[in-house]
Amino acid sequence: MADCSITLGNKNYSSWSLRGWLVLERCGIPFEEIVVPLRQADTRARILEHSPSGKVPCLRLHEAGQDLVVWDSLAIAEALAERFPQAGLWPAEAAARARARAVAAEMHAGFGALRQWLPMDMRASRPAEGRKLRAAPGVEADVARVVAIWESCRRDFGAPAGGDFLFGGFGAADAAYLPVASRFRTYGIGLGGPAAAYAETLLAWPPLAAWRQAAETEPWVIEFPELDPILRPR
Ligand SMILES: N[C@@H](CCC(=O)N[C@@H](CS)C(=O)NCC(=O)O)C(=O)O
Repeated sequence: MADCSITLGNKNYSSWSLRGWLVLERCGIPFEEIVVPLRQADTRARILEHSPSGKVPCLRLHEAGQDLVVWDSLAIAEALAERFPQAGLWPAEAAARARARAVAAEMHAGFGALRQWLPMDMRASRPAEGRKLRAAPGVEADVARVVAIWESCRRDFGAPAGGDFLFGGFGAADAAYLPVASRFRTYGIGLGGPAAAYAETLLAWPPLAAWRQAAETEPWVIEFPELDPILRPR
């Protein structure tokens, strides 16, 4: 058994899994992946074999002779930041770190409309559906808030630090927002200026290529009947 493993959902669909995987990838350590396809009859039982919350992602680290199990993407980022400070998951400077934690927590706890109406579907391109889904309650406000966060972090911290990400180099706040950039691309949510440039930068982060390749080739397809009230109103 590897010293580190992460249990994940389908790579095409599981945005929380992607966040956990991104911060782990950033640490540069070898790890094993356990992928459990979501929305199958045995999904819950299979996730519970690894994750006590019944949710993915879940990290397992073997250290000091013990297994440390951490579920929840934000808790995973914190646990890794403590153990691998050289990964720079949080900015070194206190004000930047406070803002990075605030915007990561805001993503973690909020953006319900964006999550409900623009589900991650990394390999798909659905601009026509995106035009309709953008009119769903709360989506426009969520998109505007994401853009405001990206632009203010880039202006106040990222650009002054000399890097292309929210606070300079790729960190946990960027991991929180990368699945959002993927959603914007899938649903053709057009952005301008610094927000558009940042979304491009996120999706071009080199380690993402391996995740995207797996998302494109995995066999599972999830339908989203919950979008029907907007896409196919009766
Ligand atoms: N707040 C949690 C959310 C985790 C979550 O909701 N994960 C979903 C997949 S994206 C899940 O495990 N669903 C279980 C299921 O569909 O049975 C985190 O940040 O890790």
